[in-house]
Amino acid sequence: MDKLALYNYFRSSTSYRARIALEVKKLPFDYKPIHLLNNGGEQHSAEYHALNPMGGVPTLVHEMNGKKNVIGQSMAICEYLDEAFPQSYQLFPKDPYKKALVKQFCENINADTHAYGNLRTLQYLEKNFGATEEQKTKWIHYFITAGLTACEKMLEKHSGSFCFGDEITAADLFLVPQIFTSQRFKVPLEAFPYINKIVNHCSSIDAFKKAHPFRQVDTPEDLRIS
Ligand SMILES: N[C@@H](CCC(=O)N[C@@H](CS)C(=O)NCC(=O)O)C(=O)O
Repeated sequence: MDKLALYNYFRSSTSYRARIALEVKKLPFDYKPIHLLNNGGEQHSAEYHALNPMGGVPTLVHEMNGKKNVIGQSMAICEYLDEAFPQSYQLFPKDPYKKALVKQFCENINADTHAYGNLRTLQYLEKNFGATEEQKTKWIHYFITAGLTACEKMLEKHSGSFCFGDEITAADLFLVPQIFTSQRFKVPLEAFPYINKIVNHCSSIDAFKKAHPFRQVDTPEDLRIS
């Protein structure tokens, strides 16, 4: 019997990616909250580091036949879920070129956008260089705008009703949370019509709704939506 657990945090965009993946695939999972701020950040505990040495969320734990597979990094989680559950909805196209394009898009967000605005990056800037809120905001806006500009160019060429054609791919799972974060940091998004159209479309889909940061067990009361 397969058992899945996801260690994650409601507002984390990388967690949001993994939650959408599990919802799109219709794979039930146990929600294990890891609070990124309480107690100095639960992601820094020795217990959590034993699961994920990078100390980031999400981490997926897959138990089956007495075996326990533990996977960190949202991209690795998405690929693992496709391969471990081949009957479920597939997030990556089989065609090698199409798959590479989807991964290129995801990495534009994961490696070249998200990483610059990650909590530990901002904490480091503040602690070691005395960066003010204003300077951190400027930094975040610069990297998010650069990343989204590249993504928008790819969508001009490849999108349909979703990022790549008319089927959900991992690209949509990475884009929607990045836009949630961009809105949180008040990044202007008017220059990205393709992105806005796709995110609006995704937002009307059940799997994306269920995975939304404001509908999770660890969402604070004042942020909850129905
Ligand atoms: N590239 C990783 C990033 C994981 C990550 O760092 N997630 C953030 C939350 S969005 C985190 O846990 N930050 C905690 C910290 O920086 O201390 C992934 O895609 O899973």
